[in-house]
Amino acid sequence: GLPGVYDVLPETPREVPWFPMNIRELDLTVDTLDGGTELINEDHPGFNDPAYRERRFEIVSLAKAYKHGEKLPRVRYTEQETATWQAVYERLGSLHDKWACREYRSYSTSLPLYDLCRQPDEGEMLPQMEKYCGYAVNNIPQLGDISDFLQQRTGFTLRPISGLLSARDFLNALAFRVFYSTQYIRHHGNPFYTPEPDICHELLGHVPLFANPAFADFSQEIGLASLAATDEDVAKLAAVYWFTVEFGLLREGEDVKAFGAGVLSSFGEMEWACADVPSQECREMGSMKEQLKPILRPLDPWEASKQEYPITTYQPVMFCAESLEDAEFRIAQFCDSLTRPFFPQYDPLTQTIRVTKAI
Ligand code: NLE
Ligand code: FE2
Repeated sequence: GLPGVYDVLPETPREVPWFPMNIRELDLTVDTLDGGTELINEDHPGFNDPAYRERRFEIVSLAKAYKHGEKLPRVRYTEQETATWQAVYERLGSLHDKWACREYRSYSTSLPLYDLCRQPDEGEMLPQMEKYCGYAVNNIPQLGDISDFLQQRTGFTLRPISGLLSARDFLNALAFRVFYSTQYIRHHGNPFYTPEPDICHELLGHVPLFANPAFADFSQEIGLASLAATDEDVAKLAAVYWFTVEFGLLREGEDVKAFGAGVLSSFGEMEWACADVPSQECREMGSMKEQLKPILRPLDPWEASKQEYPITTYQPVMFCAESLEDAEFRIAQFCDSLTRPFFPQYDPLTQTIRVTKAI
């Protein structure tokens, strides 16, 4: 139980789906869709590797035991795991220079008001991650160090998770500016594309963007819209999230740049999405034999919310926004259009959700 938490909360209206109202209640949503291991099906390169499965079980157990407020578990990664990280890190580095969107590559700390005596600071993102979070070719960074860094930049924190969560639980946590991160690493047999989230995907796909204040607000807004939403609306929000935060693209002048973490963390899918002519090798790696390139559509959240998507191959259809602001604006409109019984707001002082009845 969570003594002392429930008694201070306003009563949750009965007619809406349960949702966490206090950050500590995220402890109640740790169950993953697959128990943290089942996604390793026959197609997974780790399927016939008992040592990999056992190691994964070990790392996943840390996440399962984690409770809000504890220090994030530190993992001592093996040489083989570090070699996988290195392969991904090196290969992605050069592709990010070419194809990652501006918001991913650079940072700006002009926003925090607590530091008025300091000059606003801006520059390249990666050197910051190397300086403060332990990013390096030969080191897999620890979630705890990253979480502390993000907390100071945008108020986002990380929480370890054992695998893919339900869309509702995953999105609900964003309302608290909490991002669930896996801690295990993909199988060394195929470092360049994996259908599942893993530490490379979280750290090289998602994390740099969470240091961007506008992106942090945008993520939280999707989270707030998911609280107490109907199952149907959660599915729509999950699709919108998928086609933006996970697999979205942004236009920069003439170019199409990677914005979604799933694109940013897979060198194969980045080429698929951003190259003028994706190579044969790249297409085969993502099970795209017939299709030559993804179909690009301008971002329309209503359309994206209804678009189907595969999760084990490259995306056949992708959405491209004119800019991050353009994506934010459209998605804010979309969130506002969902019918809500009340307006949830996050109070960062008490780390609780406050609800105001809609009139
Ligand atoms: N396909 C991505 C990668 O290989 O990094 C992971 C996607 C997780 C949703
Ligand atoms: Fe992701």
